[in-house]
Amino acid sequence: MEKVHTQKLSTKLTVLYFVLTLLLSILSGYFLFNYLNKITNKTNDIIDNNDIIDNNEIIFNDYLEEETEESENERKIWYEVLHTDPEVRLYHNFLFDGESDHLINLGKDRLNYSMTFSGYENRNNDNRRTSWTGFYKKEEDDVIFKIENRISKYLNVSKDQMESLQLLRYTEGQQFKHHTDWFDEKSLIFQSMSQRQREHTILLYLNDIPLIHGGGTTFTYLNITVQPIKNTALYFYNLHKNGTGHKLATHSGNPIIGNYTKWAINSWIRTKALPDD
Ligand SMILES: O=C(O)CCC(=O)C(=O)O
Repeated sequence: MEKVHTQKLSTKLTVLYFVLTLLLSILSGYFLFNYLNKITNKTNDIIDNNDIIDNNEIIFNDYLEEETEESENERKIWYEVLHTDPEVRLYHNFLFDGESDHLINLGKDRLNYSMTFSGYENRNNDNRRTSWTGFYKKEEDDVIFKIENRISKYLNVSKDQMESLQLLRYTEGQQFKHHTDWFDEKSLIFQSMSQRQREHTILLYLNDIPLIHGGGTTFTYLNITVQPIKNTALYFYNLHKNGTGHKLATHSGNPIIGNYTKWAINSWIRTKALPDD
């Protein structure tokens, strides 16, 4: 009798042990998920937090399916609308694997410490932008030619409005703190560019960055962070309808956490055609 009782007790204890272990795993999973979310959304100190507008509106699955010029490979480019004013979209399958790998290989030996425009000059010692960058020539090879055409087609812009594609590399701790891609209209840099404002930005992600390694692109005021997925392209519009810079297009490239490398490409499209390179 006592033996049966002891057996029952030990079964109960085993069940209790499993239930407690399960609960503990769920709880630690929850806390780990929240922690990871927090570190990837980490904001920086340039912008006064009082300014931040809470806007959670994200419109998913409002997408367009369209065949690409490589349609024989049955690849479809489609996009999600993440925000409407300013327009923020995430294009899926914008690049082929081979294209992303090619762009990294072609550009990786021409990188320099990144520049920023401080209003009056180029600076390469600005700790707001600690990544490395390099440029391709326009139509440098077949791959670049095709990608420039694709950007022009999908954004409905002329190729002569496009700046040369810029390769970005971030390693551990490197980032680009909150900034806008449009220029202050009073700045010399804007005047020196014959007032050709940066109207559209498209950021091509060349590799996947697991959430645990940070590196997302955050829209400071929109509560949107996009985690890089190889071959996707993040698009956003930088201006208001009247042509002035849109503050809500402020964004950052978040720091890389741990031993990981982020590769991406910037394509900026101006309001008017640029002089030849
Ligand atoms: O790397 C990113 O996610 C953002 C890059 C960026 O904002 C820039 O280079 O202007």
